[in-house]
Amino acid sequence: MVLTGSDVAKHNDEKSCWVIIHGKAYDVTEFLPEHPGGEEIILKYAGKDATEEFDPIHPRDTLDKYLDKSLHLGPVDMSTVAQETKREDPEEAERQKRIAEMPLLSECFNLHDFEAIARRTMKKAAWGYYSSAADDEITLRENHSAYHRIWFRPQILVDVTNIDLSTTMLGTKVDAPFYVTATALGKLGHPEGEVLLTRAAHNHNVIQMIPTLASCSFDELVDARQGDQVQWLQLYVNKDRDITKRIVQTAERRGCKGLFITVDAPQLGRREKDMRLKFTDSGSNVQKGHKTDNSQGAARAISSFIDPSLSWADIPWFRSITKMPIILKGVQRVEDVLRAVEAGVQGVVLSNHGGRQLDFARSGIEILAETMPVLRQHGLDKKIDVFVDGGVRRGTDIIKAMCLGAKGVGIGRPFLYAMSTYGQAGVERVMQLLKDEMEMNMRLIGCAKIADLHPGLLDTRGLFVHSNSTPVDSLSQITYDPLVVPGQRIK
Ligand code: FMN
Repeated sequence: MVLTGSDVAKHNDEKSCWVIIHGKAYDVTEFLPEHPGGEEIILKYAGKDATEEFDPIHPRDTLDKYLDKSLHLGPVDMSTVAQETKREDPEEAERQKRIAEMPLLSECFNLHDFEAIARRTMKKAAWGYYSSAADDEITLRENHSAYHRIWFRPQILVDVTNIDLSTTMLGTKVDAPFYVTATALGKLGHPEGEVLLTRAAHNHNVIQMIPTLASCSFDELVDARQGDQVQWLQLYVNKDRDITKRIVQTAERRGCKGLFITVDAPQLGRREKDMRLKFTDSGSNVQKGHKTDNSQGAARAISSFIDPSLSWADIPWFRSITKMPIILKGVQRVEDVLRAVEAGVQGVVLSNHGGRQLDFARSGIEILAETMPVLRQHGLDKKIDVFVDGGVRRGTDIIKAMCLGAKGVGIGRPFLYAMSTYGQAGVERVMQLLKDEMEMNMRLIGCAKIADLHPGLLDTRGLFVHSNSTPVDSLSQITYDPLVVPGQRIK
């Protein structure tokens, strides 16, 4: 039986709540209290078409997986569904004007350019989620500015006619020492979502880490793989270990070559910009008294399943359920790197989650500089692969990390900003710019290949000096959007 718009419209409150998604009706009444994003956001669409709001946050297979089949009510004749008459939104009109004025892709010369354009052209909620970081965003800034405290000691008179950027990560040969790290909710920035990153990664022969919380389904991202392209899986560990086991074993069966367990997020950090912008955009009204979590932004809404009890004691279990190499993502001190070696994992990512978790966490590059000498001293530097992420925006940043001994460097936001503004072509341009910057700067420091890079090429004496009063000299340092108080206009 085909339902009509008015059949669905009758079920428009918490007593009976139906929604339409992609032309089909679902009874979500019983699911309301369990919705990780709070019930208020669903009730806003009770009796209506919720597709537009649903899509960026939920992979296509979500309803099949989590809503009992008896609650799938069947197709709706969409010609009978009342179209929401959208209010004229001056802010949206302004945004469209800015999109029309976007520079040509070829006019973007570096990664900061994409960030500047994204800031002016992305939807507010999407910009809020991507760009935000914890508390005062001190760590967000530090991630990038730490690279500014490392200087080069170039060597001269080396034959640098041919530069080879290729290297190996967890046994995979790649064309350049960076990878696309896991970032959730790709469809907030672009309707096609993370498959664009998959395709771009293929064309540049670099690895993509698939996020647990991708907007595209895991299968879509694996199906988008071409040839012998390699992907890794980022894992948020679910309180229900059967679910975790299923995710891990599916990933292994479907060919993922590394399991990156996120260990820096027992609770998702407080990202005020995300909270503020989400609040405005969803039009939610917490004062109405419904139990809801969505006032806390996209981040909190999607993360309530993460298990805060995850501990070192769980590592043997992970080793027992998979043969994929296990890498701990979010390690922040050398003591824990040594413990990771002891626990028998194959790698660590020195990372603070792009400054989105603990504010005043140190930068990954500083932890790398602290870690590698200790690993060498203990003869462990070949025993474990050390990756680093956070704040990497220039080819020189990557070279610095490789000099210090990283196996590879993860990059998050720049790919999201490029995807949100110019789609796959934008992401590929970012990859090409990084390769071009690396090639030129490898030549200028006198190294023809990645294996030639070594700590002696760097002066890191200033790296460990922490100061917050960094001069405002790059876009990465002006991303914090403060509260707009009455009478003040947003610049
Ligand atoms: N890390 C995870 O382990 N899981 C995630 O789901 C996840 N989602 C993210 C979403 C966004 C929008 C951003 C910016 C980061 C996310 N991260 C996540 C952290 C990244 O994997 C990575 O550590 C960080 O982005 C690196 O910093 P960068 O953005 O400065 O390159």
